[in-house]
Amino acid sequence: MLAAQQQEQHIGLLGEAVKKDFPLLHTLMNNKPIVYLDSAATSQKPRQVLDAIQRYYEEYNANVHRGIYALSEKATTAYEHARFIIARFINAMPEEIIFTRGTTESLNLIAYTNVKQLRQGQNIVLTQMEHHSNLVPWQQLAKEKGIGVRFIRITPEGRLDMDHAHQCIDHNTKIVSITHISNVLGAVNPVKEIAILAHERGAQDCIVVVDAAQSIAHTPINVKELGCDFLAFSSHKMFGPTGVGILYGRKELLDQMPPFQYGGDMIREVRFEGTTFAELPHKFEAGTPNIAGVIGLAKAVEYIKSIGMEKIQAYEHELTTYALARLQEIDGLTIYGPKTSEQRSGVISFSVHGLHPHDMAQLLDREGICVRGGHHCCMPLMSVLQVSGTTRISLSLYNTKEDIDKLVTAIEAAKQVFYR
Ligand code: 7TS
Repeated sequence: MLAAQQQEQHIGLLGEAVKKDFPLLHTLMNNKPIVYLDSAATSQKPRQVLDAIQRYYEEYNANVHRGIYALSEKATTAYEHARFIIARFINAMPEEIIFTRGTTESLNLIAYTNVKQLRQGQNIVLTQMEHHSNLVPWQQLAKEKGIGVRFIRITPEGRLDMDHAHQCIDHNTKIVSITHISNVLGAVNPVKEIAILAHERGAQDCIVVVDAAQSIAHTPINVKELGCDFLAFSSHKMFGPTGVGILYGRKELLDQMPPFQYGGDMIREVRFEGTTFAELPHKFEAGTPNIAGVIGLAKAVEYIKSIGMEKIQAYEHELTTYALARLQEIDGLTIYGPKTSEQRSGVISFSVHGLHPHDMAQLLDREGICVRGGHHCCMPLMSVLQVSGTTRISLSLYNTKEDIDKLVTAIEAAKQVFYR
């Protein structure tokens, strides 16, 4: 057998091979073996991550950055080592990595700390496919400053309309904030192109923010190559625990920004008369952080690296191609977003004629299949698509073609229930 063929076969088995690492995937839901197709909401966690969290609590639970004793030093070393691991994962420097509670908090941090820089007449550019957490903070900021928000349109195929991007971004654009991958359409946006456009055509020091919540676990990310100024993502969507988010920011920008929250750990010196603040990254991390969560996240990154992001991407591409083909065989099923797997992730939204997305999700639940039904925190996008909601599956490295086959069988059965 040729090496390339061997490699292909090997990749085809990735889902089966890694499934053993995820305890929850071996449980039942409604007395059926679970088929987890909601990784865009949150991913499942491998044993390696769960063990790392437990080890922290059992063996070196102590607060960070303050104790002189060995236990606290061990906790601090693990916490800061995690920062180093995350930085290397996206080609940043450790001091450019801020730990937050999630993508939502990371995006709010940027919005709040950049408010003073916005001037009358400037504008903020987003896209029609943003999650509420990359829309509402900017909308509120714009309202407060009395400035405009522009939304780059999507094409009928569910991709970003780059002609419209050229019209939206002008010399008054101060902030461009876009999602890397849509959590509804699965479209992969040309972030690099948008970043070049924004930096060339936007206002002086126009900042480019990338919401990487849906891309970080599925595609290699290099912040230098993307050319973005900020990148936000969540640990829980990349096999790590909930309650931890990451904000990458270019050092020069983070240095200029005021703190987001005030309190312990973020200060250099406090006197009754006033306070000076700590250096990066601590300036933005007030209070006791989610130590166990950050340590778990570092393990999740190591887990991804042990498999290899390129391999994950190739496997998910193959699975997405298969899922798109199988879903399109179903009569009365409409897919929202690109119909082919080029420049596309494994997030697939659809509707089945005559069936409400919530009913569909409930019928699939009875079969042990987890999918999401609704607006997916993208209400404005739903109005563009002219639907109240969609049914959505989202694939990850532990899914298999068998999961897709079970889904297709269950959708056909759901149709029978409703069309009867
Ligand atoms: N941005 C995108 C593109 C997302 O998909 C999500 C969460 C967020 C931001 C917010 O992330 P958080 O970790 O702060 O909550 N998306 C989803 C979803 O699609 N279903 O549940 C959560």
